[in-house]
Amino acid sequence: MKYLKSAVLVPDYPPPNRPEVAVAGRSNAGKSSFLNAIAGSKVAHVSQEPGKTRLLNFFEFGSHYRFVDMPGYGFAARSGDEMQSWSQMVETYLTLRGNLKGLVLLMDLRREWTADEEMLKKYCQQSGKAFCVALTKADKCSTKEQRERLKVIQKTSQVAETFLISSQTKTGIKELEDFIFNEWIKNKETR
Ligand SMILES: Nc1nc2c(ncn2[C@@H]2O[C@H](COP(=O)(O)OP(=O)(O)OP(=O)(O)O)[C@@H](O)[C@H]2O)c(=O)[nH]1
Ligand SMILES: [Mg+2]
Repeated sequence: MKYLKSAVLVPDYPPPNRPEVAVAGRSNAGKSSFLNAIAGSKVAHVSQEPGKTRLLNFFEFGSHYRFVDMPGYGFAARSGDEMQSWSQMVETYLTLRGNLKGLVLLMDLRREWTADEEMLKKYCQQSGKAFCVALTKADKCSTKEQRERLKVIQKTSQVAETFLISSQTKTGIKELEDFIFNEWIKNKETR
């Protein structure tokens, strides 16, 4: 995995010559840690202070596709103007990017599905993008609790494609990576 560039506006995106997979979620959900776990090295910045990443960060993942680390949301200290620019940037990217294949929505398994997650799911449905949910920080709960959380989130989100992962122990990382490649990338043309 190699960092490519960061962008806010459409003209600054890299050329759409590779399929892309977006990684989104609330601030502190574990997006950057997930990318580092997949990469096997520190390519994405893991924040000390939540909500600092405000750009779309593009990473080249092998020669097949890219990951896009999206800025986290739900950080209380943000102003109305900042929220506005965040949702505009995210909506623009999710609805206009033709080479975007799908979005992995990360959430801490101890949190609940909220209107923010629902909004991202809707953007993907409306623009025909694939969508899955990955419950992060599985290592924080017992196996029994993990299974319970998975069921609760599947039910409230109405998303069947739901994974349990831990970037710390690497649990579920390979399975999610295989799912993304096999279901969203392999044998799919870049539109
Ligand atoms: N125990 C545990 N901690 C994790 C895991 N993944 C991430 N964390 C911790 O959660 C915090 C947030 O992780 P990040 O990867 O920076 O989260 P992010 O979603 O990129 O956050 P923003 O960039 O602010 O939106 C860090 O302190 C991580 O070390 C995990 O699988 N297990
Ligand atoms: Mg981050």
